[in-house]
Amino acid sequence: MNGDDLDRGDSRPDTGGTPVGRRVVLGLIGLAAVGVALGDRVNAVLSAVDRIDPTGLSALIPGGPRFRFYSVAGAVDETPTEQYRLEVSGLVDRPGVLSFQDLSGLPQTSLTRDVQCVTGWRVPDVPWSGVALGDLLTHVGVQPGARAVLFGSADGVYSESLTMEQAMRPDVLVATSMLAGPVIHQHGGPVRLFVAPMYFYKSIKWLNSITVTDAVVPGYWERLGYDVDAWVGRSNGRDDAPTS
Ligand SMILES: Nc1nc2c(c(=O)[nH]1)N[C@H]1C(S)=C(S)[C@@H](COP(=O)(O)O)O[C@H]1N2
Ligand SMILES: [Mo]
Repeated sequence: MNGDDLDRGDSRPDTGGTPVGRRVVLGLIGLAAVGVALGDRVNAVLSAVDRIDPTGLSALIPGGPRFRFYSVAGAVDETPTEQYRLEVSGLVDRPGVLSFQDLSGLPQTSLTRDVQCVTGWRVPDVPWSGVALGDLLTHVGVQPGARAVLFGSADGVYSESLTMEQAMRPDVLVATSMLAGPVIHQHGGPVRLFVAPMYFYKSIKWLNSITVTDAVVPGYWERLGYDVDAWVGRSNGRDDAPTS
């Protein structure tokens, strides 16, 4: 296992020795095991797997800024845009299934923000667009008693969640475009979440379900010790100023 990211990233919280840091370290141990187990499979799919790091297998995604590829599930089947479906359910007035075209018909929001992974790498000034999650939730009608939103992925493994207050922020997108083009498969397309003010693990790839719930359900990494409220610079043992 290559320890580069561990050394400059997350394994030691900047503040040193906090309870959060300990939980993160425990998470890392589980993570490394997952990475090793999936390594061969992912190697078969990616030409450039170059390391395993605390939040999963990682390789540089070719052709653009220095994003790293993450998938805790290894290879994920590609969904053609015309076959894309987003299931919206739970505490909403109008549950249903939205196609990519349905998303394109809703009000569109664009923003440019840094992407910041909790392990330390960062890509500045990434343009995103899509439907503000709050606009989508308003479109389907949030019922009284709704307190949180749970997200599922077509990989069948990853999950994420936000409080309703976080979900209604204007800088949280159901993203249909990234880097001025479609969200490519490796980045979780055709549709992924982008939670601009939080570490990139909140931005679930291959988004295929949104469930409005009465309480937050901790996501994949959060069950392994990462913070549920993942504010950049103010979570996971960090107390530096937000970067964007
Ligand atoms: N479905 C899914 N979403 C995911 C992940 C994942 O493994 N599976 N990894 C998260 C993490 S830790 C990061 S840093 C980003 C990476 O996105 P990228 O592969 O487009 O760079 O996706 C986030 N969303
Ligand atoms: Mo990450």
